[in-house]
Amino acid sequence: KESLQIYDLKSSAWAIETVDGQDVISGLTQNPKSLPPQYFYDDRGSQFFEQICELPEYYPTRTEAWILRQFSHEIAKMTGACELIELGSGSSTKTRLLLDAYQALGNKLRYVPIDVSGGILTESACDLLQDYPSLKIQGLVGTYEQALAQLKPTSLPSRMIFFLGSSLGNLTPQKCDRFFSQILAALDMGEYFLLGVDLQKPKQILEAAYNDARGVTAQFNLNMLEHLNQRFAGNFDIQRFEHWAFYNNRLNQIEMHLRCLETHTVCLEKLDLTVEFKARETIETEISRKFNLEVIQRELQVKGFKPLAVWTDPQEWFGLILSQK
Ligand code: AVJ
Repeated sequence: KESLQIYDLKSSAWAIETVDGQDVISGLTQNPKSLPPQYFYDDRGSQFFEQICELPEYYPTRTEAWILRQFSHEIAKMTGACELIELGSGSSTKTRLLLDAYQALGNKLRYVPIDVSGGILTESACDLLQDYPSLKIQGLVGTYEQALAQLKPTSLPSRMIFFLGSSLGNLTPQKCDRFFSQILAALDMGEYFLLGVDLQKPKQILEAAYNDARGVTAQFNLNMLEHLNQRFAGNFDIQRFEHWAFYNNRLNQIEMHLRCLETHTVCLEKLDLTVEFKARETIETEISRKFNLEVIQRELQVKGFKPLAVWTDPQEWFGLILSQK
């Protein structure tokens, strides 16, 4: 179909140069052990994440959607016609609120979803085309880094890169700084960056969101090991690990780990890697930083973004920041 193109950056010559799985090797041979959170999102992991977004304890998705529902028309008016480029698009559910607003401007609708999970990207792109007949989609399957380096100029007056759901929280301050540089490098002068961030709030609300009663977050966390088994011919036994998540007050971040229940050895054949696990040893799978709106705005400004507007919900649980290069 003319209106849908999907490029798999993982299989492009450029992507092959970066040896696949090096990040897993370095994470599992360090002390303490860690794994990069993008390994959550195989097709099954993306489905678990969609379920998390519907959980009563997991407030970020519905709070951000509320903000978008209130203010997407204001956002569209501020930027004017834009190509919409989404990092970590997943199911593109919240994106529809932006598409509605940009459609109302009466210009051409162009959407560039970027995700590491090709399954969910293709599926949601097809759903969107059903509901937005004039939409043109060019999807990119790959990491943010791969995709940002491949963005093309647009025939529309401008572009807006948007990064919702507080996925920024997965990055340490140092990686966050590098990421902002990559965004700046990908944008031309006058183009836009829309960022959704989860805000600091009482610990019990945060911890409940990552320890849901139904145990979906635990399944999501453990699924990373199944993904590694699939991808690298591994023999992780998820029965020998448990989900562990808590709020670190000092660093203002949720930390998610997998805790090993008994001493044993795991092999990942395709990585030529053997790893010893001790009982009670942990693998850090994710940090999810919680932000202060003023502080993150200042950081954007120091980096060279012009802050244009901030929106939040009545409880100030989540924030949306529009800035311009
Ligand atoms: C998609 C990274 C924003 O940190 O809240 C949800 C992922 N992890 N439950 C988050 C996640 C556990 C989510 N982000």
